[in-house]
Amino acid sequence: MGVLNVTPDSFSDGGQFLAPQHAVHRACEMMAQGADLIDVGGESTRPGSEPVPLEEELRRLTPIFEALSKNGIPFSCDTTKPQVARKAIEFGAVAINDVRGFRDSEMASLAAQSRCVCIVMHMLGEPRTMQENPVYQEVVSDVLGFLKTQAKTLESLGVPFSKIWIDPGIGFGKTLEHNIEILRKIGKFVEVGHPVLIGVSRKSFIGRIAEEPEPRERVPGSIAAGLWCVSRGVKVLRVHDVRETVQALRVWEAIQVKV
Ligand code: HH2
Repeated sequence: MGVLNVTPDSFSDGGQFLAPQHAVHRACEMMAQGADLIDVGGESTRPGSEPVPLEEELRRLTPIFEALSKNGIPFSCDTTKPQVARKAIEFGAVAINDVRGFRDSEMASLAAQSRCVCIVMHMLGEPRTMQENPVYQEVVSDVLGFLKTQAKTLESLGVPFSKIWIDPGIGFGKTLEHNIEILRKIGKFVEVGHPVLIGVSRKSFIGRIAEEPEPRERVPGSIAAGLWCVSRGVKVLRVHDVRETVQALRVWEAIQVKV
């Protein structure tokens, strides 16, 4: 899954793809590089970010949905607002990516009626304050519990099991130790049976480990974490650097098949 942030303030690619022609060019480029799906977002959820009003999110995203749809590019929409999800669905989105995990009942029933894939992510708190001392009883079981509950709700609304993808939400209300614990035990999320999606790309925990303050310089660390996850059964990597990630995956896969 290639990331396309149509925002002025995303933590690693903010401001680059605000103009529809730049956004669509980037989407085509990522597809040519081997992405299967483009995740389009109009609101940054980086730590400390402020919410974007509905009208502004729609203004940013509607021309992009239209252009992706015209060009036959499969896309998901990264939003927490049912009105934005509805617009994405009208333009043929294949998935709704909700970092609030479909806690909003309107969002859940809309997604269920749409027959889209539902990407259920875990976040503790709100983006503005989520990194201020996040506390869990036990991070892996707490996050798993939330994801299972939300997945059951979506199933009860009629979403098929395989169309519910779960995501522990790396960096969303989690310390470095929480992120590492989740990644170390990512197999427990895979055991639940839903496809697992993970977003580690360029995130600050990689910067902390590798002592690399510049998000764009975190590609090697992002690939290392991504390959670890895939080796444990994760099905979807949400990445900014599609070309580099696809090359790493191809080599990794070629070796898997031959041994
Ligand atoms: N991470 C980000 C945004 N959306 N969605 C899912 N399902 N999983 C993630 O890990 C995830 C996500 C944050 O990354 P990015 O979109 O690059 O930054 P920003 O929120 O600043 O736009």
